[in-house]
Amino acid sequence: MLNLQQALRKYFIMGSQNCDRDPKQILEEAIQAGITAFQYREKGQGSLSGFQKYILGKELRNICKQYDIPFFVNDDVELTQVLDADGIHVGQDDVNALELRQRFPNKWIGLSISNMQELQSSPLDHVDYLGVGPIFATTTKEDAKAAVGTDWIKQVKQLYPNMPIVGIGGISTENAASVLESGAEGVAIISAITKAKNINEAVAKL
Ligand code: 3NM
Repeated sequence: MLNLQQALRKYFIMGSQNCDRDPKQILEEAIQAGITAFQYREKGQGSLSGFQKYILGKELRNICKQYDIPFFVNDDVELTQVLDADGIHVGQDDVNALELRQRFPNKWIGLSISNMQELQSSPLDHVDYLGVGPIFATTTKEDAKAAVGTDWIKQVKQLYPNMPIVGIGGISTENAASVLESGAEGVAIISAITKAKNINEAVAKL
């Protein structure tokens, strides 16, 4: 399997609420097109919960296993455990990273960071990578904060040169290069893939 730095390069995130056709098919197309990691994020309006969330998660997890693609779960400790995910991603208001590290000593832990205050108050020693954003304006996340721009990536990298970073929020085939040029290991994307007319072409451009 890919190492973490490689896995972050084209990090595809989605849940059923982001898909207007079968999520399994979208994931498989995205993997065949070259994504390097997947995060199951069942969150927001129209998202699944309970058993249905588990069933889709299991199916998507199996697809990732079949192709040897790292599988992350967004903000769900139990699901991370039962699906034996490779990692978990949490936001500032979710489970504390220190608690996560104690529960999952051998899984990758990602944390979202949107500003300096969050950066300085987070237990970075227990985190494997940071999701920084939203870099550009996004309509995909209902409660997204104000766009921070690519300079934010440069600032975080300057302070924590060894911490792997993935940019997130409003990243498209047109602006992905600027995220990488600012020092991020990769780009995390939802709509640039789920809404692409041609997933193969979109992932190639990213
Ligand atoms: N987290 P799209 S922005 C899930 O800023 C998520 O932490 C964000 O979707 C953050 O690629 C975001 O369609 C949505 O803009 C990303």
